[in-house]
Amino acid sequence: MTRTVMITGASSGFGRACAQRFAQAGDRLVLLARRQDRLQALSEQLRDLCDVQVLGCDVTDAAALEQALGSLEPPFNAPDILINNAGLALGLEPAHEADIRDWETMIATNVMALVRMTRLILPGMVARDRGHIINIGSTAGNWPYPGGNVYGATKAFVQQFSRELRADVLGKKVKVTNIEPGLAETEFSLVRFKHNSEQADKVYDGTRPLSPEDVADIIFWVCSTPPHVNINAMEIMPLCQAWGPFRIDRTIQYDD
Ligand code: NDP
Ligand code: 8X3
Repeated sequence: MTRTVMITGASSGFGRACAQRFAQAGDRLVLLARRQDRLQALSEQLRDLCDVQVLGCDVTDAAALEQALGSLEPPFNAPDILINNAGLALGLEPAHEADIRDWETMIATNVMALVRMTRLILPGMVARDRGHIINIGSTAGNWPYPGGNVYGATKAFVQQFSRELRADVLGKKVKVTNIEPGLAETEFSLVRFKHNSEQADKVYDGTRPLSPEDVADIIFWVCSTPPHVNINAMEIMPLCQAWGPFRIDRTIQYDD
């Protein structure tokens, strides 16, 4: 059966790879992102595989988002799967040096836009008694690291929000999953380091990170489990990544 799959942040990285993966299965797509030219090019590429609608839209703009979703005709306006993927990290400075505007943008995108999107789409899923919300969290929501501060906190919010959603929709055939990738090579680091490609490339130097396609394949599988199975969360790291020891500071001079 053809499913309608709505993907935010489909112009790059995981979102784009998900569009390609679901298109291979013939699913119908609604693709959102700010860079409409990229969505248009992707839509042309996928034209022979499936039906695609593109919505050039900033998900942090509540009015624009509602207007964009309101412009969809059936069956595009009744998604079976929502992939809440649009998101970003900005900066890697310690909390006492970070730019408050970066924090605001991350909260607006990773938290506010994700909850708004969910609030707009979930009632239809509940009414139809059918649906799956895939939230894109991160290992950063599970494990702190220096400079992760607000980014990690937004992803911890996404993890808990995903669990709270499950608690609320119990009794309905609506699934919720939090996908928690670790190191993955996309435009993520380019955005985090404000288009300093040298700094961004260093993140992946000498590693074999997750690819967007690795993550898209997993999301596709999560969306293909039998109706009685709900994957609550899935944390995925490349083999080359694992936890380090706790850091110990040996420099503090105590005056008591
Ligand atoms: P990319 O930068 O490659 O993709 C991010 C996508 O989000 C783009 O399509 C971008 O589209 C979209 N986006 C960002 N802000 C907005 C906005 N205001 N309105 C609409 N769309 C927006 O990064 P990833 O694919 O890596 O990131 C996707 C998700 O995965 C994010 O939530 C990220 O936090 C998460 N993640 C990434 C990991 C990684 O290491 N790469 C690991 C764990 C989680 P456009 O700019 O065209 O609007
Ligand atoms: C992206 C993974 O470790 O760069 O969410 O924060 S990390």
